[in-house]
Amino acid sequence: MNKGEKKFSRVKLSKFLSLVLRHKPWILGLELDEEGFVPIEDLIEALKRKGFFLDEKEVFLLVERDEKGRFEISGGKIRARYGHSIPVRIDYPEEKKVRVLYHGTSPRNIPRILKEGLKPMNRVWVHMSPSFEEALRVGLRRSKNPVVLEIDVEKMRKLGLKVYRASPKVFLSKEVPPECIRVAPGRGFEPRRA
Ligand code: HQG
Repeated sequence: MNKGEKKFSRVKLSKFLSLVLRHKPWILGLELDEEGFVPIEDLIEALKRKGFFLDEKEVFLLVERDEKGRFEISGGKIRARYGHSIPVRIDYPEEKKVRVLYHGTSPRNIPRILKEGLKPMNRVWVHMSPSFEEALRVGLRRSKNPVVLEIDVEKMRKLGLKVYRASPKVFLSKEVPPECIRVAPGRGFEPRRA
């Protein structure tokens, strides 16, 4: 490494790229195209201007090894697969098989969620997990004692709501109405309905 050259750890780089590609591309002087992509070359140049040196191979490895499928590379460009607060058009095929999904959250959100459903809040999509365990992991980001909700995806479809698979561990929808949500049964949390 040359003098003055800064290196990211893999987790830090993933977090920083998530910030840039989901929320704030302008902090690197970048702009997302309408599908959320930026040219990898531009990203590498922009990082270099900030003193962070990264080559294309390192970017590929990061994307390849990411355990949640956070990023996608296509035609020399990179984008985040989910998590955006910037509205981008991502044409995922509709997920038509999955019947149940999960969502992990903090106990303090439960009364409102059971009343009005899941909303995207500060993001473009509501995010859901394929398993109880994965949802628990998501919920642990917010609370030591997260609650896992079970989502009736079949019922969502009957109501005309679509679900998309952004990665093997993340599913998306515009909203989840309260009648499709219940606290995952038998897992030790019985909230009062608001
Ligand atoms: C809650 C991370 C009150 C919702 C994660 C959540 C995920 C409501 C919070 C991905 C509500 C939003 C996304 C309502 C939703 N009333 N609270 N009506 N509707 N909420 O971070 O799903 O590691 O935007 O329950 O692991 O926690 O960054 O969403 O607690 O996969 O790749 O509002 O981001 O992935 O929080 O997380 P977030 P999320 P990465």
